Amino acid sequence: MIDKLLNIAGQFDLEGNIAEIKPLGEGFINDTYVVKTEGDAPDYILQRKNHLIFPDVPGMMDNIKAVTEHIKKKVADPMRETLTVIPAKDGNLYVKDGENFWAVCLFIPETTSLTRAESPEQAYQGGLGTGRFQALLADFDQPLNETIKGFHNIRWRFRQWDETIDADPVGRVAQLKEEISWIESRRKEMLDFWSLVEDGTIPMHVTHNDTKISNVLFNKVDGSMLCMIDLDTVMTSTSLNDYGDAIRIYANTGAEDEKDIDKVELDIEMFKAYTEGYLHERKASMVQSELDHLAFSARYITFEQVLRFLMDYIDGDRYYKIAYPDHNLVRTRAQYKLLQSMEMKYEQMREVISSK
Ligand code: ADP
Ligand code: GN1
Ligand code: MG
Repeated sequence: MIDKLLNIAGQFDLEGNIAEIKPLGEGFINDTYVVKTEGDAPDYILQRKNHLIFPDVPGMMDNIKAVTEHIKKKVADPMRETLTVIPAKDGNLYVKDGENFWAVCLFIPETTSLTRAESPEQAYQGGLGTGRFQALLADFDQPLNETIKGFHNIRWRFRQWDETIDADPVGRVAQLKEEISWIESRRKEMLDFWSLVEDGTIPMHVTHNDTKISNVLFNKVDGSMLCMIDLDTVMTSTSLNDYGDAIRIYANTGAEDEKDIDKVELDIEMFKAYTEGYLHERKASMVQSELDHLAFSARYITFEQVLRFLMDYIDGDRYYKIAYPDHNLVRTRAQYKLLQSMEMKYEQMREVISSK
């Protein structure tokens, strides 16, 4: 494997000599490695992009290049405040190796990344991260490729859902009556929300679309937010989706795949802190329909995640990496518990938002 990785890394336009290549990160989709070089040369991140999930990796890399170039023009430290894509020696933004695509960016040193927020201050910093990312891209006006079709579009997700239930490829549907009813009983309210996006009531923007805390880099020195990473899903969507996706991670008292669902609840203090950071960057530029639906967006994306984990379980675990056989079912149940907690605390969530 190491020879293979050395060969791939060697096809990129790197400075210095490679000292070692090590696996990194806990992503559910890509394989990530850090490429350490000798002496003063920079280190790099090498990633095998999952082409089964991202059918157009060249289009995705064009998106990442375009948005990072845009951000670089606006920030004080362009080499740290966003990713820097390193092209291959042939000028492409990727190397194709058989069916696989690989890409490289600069490793940003003196940073930490977290898998959960341990304090309201970290949640506040995360909120600044999503908010600033959106604000920096508010005037980005080039078209972006749709890297994953209908990513946060629940109408599209329901179409995939219906097909998966009908196909029942590994015979799991019969044993999941209760879990399936969690999805079906909310179909209408979720589609009603998405209609507001379809009819333009809620506007579209350039968004990150995968705002979990592990996709933020924090400064090692003082813990302040530095930048958003993992830009594979940058696309046009609603600002609300980025906010909602983050809340389901930052404000969850348990893990995304918590086995003991009694540990899973919406933590209103973390919710408050994240919301404050996010609105600090975005409130002035948001329209009323966005503010009115901000709290609901947390329910929307958490619901979408319940649907996606359960759909993958029914589909035989083909999308998300799993660590054990029922992992996607455990994730489904834990995210569903979080959704129920959000439904219970919905008025409180709305009050927090309107008080900010
Ligand atoms: P995945 O798509 O698998 O989630 P990410 O792009 O999020 O992959 O990278 C996985 C982890 O690698 C991140 O959570 C972060 O800890 C680290 N990482 C990624 N890119 C960089 C970078 N440019 N500089 C420093 N660390 C990084
Ligand atoms: C995936 O790649 P990663 O681990 O950052 C997924 C997100 C899910 C998340 C669930 C491209 O994110 O949409 O919310 O897992 N990314 C993709 O933890 O599907
Ligand atoms: Mg990631």
